[in-house]
Amino acid sequence: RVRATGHSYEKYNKWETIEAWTQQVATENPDLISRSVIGTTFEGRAMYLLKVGKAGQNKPAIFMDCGFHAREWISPAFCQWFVREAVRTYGREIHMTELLDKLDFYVLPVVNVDGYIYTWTKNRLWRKTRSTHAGSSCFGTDLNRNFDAGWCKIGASRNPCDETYCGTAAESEKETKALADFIRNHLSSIKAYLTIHSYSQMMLYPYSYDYKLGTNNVELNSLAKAAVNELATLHGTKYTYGPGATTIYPAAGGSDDWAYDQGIRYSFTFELRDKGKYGFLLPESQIRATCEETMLAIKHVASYVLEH
Ligand code: ING
Ligand code: ZN
Repeated sequence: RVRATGHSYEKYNKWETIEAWTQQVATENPDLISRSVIGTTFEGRAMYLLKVGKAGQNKPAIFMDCGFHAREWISPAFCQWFVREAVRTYGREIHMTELLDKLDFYVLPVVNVDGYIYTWTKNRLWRKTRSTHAGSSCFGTDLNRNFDAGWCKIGASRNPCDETYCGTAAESEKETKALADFIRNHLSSIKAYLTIHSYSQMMLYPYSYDYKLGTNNVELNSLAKAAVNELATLHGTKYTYGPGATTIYPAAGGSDDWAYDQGIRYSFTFELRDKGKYGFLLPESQIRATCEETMLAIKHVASYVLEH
């Protein structure tokens, strides 16, 4: 079987390799995967979206994105792993087969493509996009501060030179606009929003822009508890969970809070391994274990969403 040049699920892949992989995995699995482009980045690159699921009428969907923040390399690695597991286990494992028969997963493997490339070529620890700003020589906007959810009111900066720069307005960035437009246009089918970051081993739910809680916060708390318990069964990896503002830090403009306020009642941010030993520089030797344990949590959430 021919593989996208140099691609490996147990290595971090550069953008050109991931881009070729999106094409290849869709072409090789036409009954399960279709690829589309939801927009282009600041530097003009395509933002690919994979729709993963068996064809069917009026299916509910789960949206999952990876690679908001350029340096969090384990995140795109997980989206690739998820798609591979979907096609590898469909028809062979009852849990995944049922999920893909009844649900569609929209998987956006890298949101911040320009930033991701920058971490491969210039600065491994870059976080933001690579957009320019009038009157400043600094680059980049923090996409997870650029959504219309208490925009820039807390835990975000109006200074383009800062790591948490919120942009000139909510959805000022092309990447934010493309993602938000897609979700707005598919709100009737999208039942859950999952966004994959690293690091700190946490499963967060709304809100981060305020200390208030969502109407189904008790349900989100017990779902998060069950999902992280499931995750821990594989290698004993411990996750904490709770509302973003009190579990990690208050921060406005995040995509999970925005999706939740659009009416998507199951909205989570995952912070994958580790807890700081390697931080953003998680070794490739941990990709397999990290992705395998994370699959358990994601599949748990998907099954729950299917039943509710
Ligand atoms: N953490 C997230 C960040 O954007 C977060 C935490 C989650 C903030 C949800 C706001 C909303 O800062 C990482 N590691 O990026
Ligand atoms: Zn992040």
